[in-house]
Amino acid sequence: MTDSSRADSFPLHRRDIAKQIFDSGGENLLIVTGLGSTNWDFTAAGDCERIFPLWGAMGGAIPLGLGLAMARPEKRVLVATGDADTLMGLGSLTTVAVQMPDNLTITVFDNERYGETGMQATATAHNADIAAIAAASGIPVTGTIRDQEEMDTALPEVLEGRGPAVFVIKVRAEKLPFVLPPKDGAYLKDRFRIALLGDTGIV
Ligand SMILES: Cc1ncc(C[n+]2csc(CCOP(=O)(O)OP(=O)(O)O)c2C)c(N)n1
Repeated sequence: MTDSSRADSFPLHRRDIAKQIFDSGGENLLIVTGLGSTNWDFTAAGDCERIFPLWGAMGGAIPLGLGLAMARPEKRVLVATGDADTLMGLGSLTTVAVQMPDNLTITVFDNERYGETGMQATATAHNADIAAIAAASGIPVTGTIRDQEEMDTALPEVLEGRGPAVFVIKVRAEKLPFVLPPKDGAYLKDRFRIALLGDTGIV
């Protein structure tokens, strides 16, 4: 058994990392956030129409980001999601490596917990290594970020490097206040499509 409480003292705070990515990303960046904490992190960073938050569909953030990256090759697509969401849809990593979209970055905010449902330990608190799984799936750029210096070094690669890329960001297991995005799925879809396609996006 590994120490499943080690994430309680990881140095990186998820809200700071989301803000750093969001603030550096610019207008060209489309962001898909996974159910649970990454939704709240990016809403706190700056709720806006270029973020598409998933309110459910566990395992769905990576496939949705993949489809978006393939449909919009001129845009940069960033998926930010949790370790449990990623573990639930591991096969999607193999599909990313089949399709090889060079404009897709997946950031896994790995708190080693099922944050939303009571902070139970996930497999990454034990022996699972999502960056290694991504590499073994054939994803060409992978890495694990554990402190601010590594985050600062990786940031240009996260935002502009040739993908597809998977960066596991080890973040502290902390319960934070909710900062909820809008809940209306039709509204979220429409505002995202208008941001992408203009007014014709919803006719
Ligand atoms: C199919 C399915 N199973 C379980 C849930 C309940 N659930 C919602 S969020 C969550 C945990 C998410 O954990 P993670 O993706 O690691 O995000 P974080 O810990 O950062 O919040 C679970 C189990 C769900 N929404 N859908």
